[in-house]
Amino acid sequence: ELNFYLYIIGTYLIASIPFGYVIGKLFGKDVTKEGSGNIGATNVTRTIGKKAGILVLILDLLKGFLPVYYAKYLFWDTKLVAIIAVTAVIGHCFSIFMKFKGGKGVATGFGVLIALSGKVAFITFLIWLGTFLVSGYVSLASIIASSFSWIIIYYLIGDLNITIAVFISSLIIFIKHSKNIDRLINGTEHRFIYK
Ligand code: NKO
Repeated sequence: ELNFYLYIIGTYLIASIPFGYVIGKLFGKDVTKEGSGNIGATNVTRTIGKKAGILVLILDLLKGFLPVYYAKYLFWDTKLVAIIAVTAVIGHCFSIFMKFKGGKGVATGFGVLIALSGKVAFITFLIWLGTFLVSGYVSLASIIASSFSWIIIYYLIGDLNITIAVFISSLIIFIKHSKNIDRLINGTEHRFIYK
């Protein structure tokens, strides 16, 4: 239906808004040229500060949460909700406003997960937090938590469409962290908690 296609396009465009880049520019910095070069909350915190980072985290999270939250009310079919979920992550990671580059999908994926299931999002967050506190690496926490997220949603919700959407999202997050993975293996990844 036309309405659904418009909803997909709207979701993609909203998720494409590079809040990290925009807020960085408001502080007079190009975050794509500093730190890890990523537009995510981690690199904004790293290169600008905690307040700016938290603002980016909230805005990037909402880009995932809002489209999926409303899609659940508008569309009865979980296949349609699943398509919107993946579209939000794709919009953030392959932004039309960033020459189809973009972020790594963690905050936006987390927003999607909160809208899909608060319980699953909470458990995934605990895995993220545990990995972060033990290792000191945000990237490793993001990779591990997202890798478990689709398994957790499969066991707790059981819907195949939703599981596939979260699996695809976690795959995108994994691929987007390939440089972080290289650095983790080399031992050159930046720690957030110094050990
Ligand atoms: O600059 O390459 P960098 O070191 O910045 O950044 C690596 C980092 C990129 O991601 C971010 C966003 C940080 C958000 C932190 C809170 C996330 C809490 C829970 C995450 C769960 C993810 C589940 C996604 C399921 C699809 O990694």
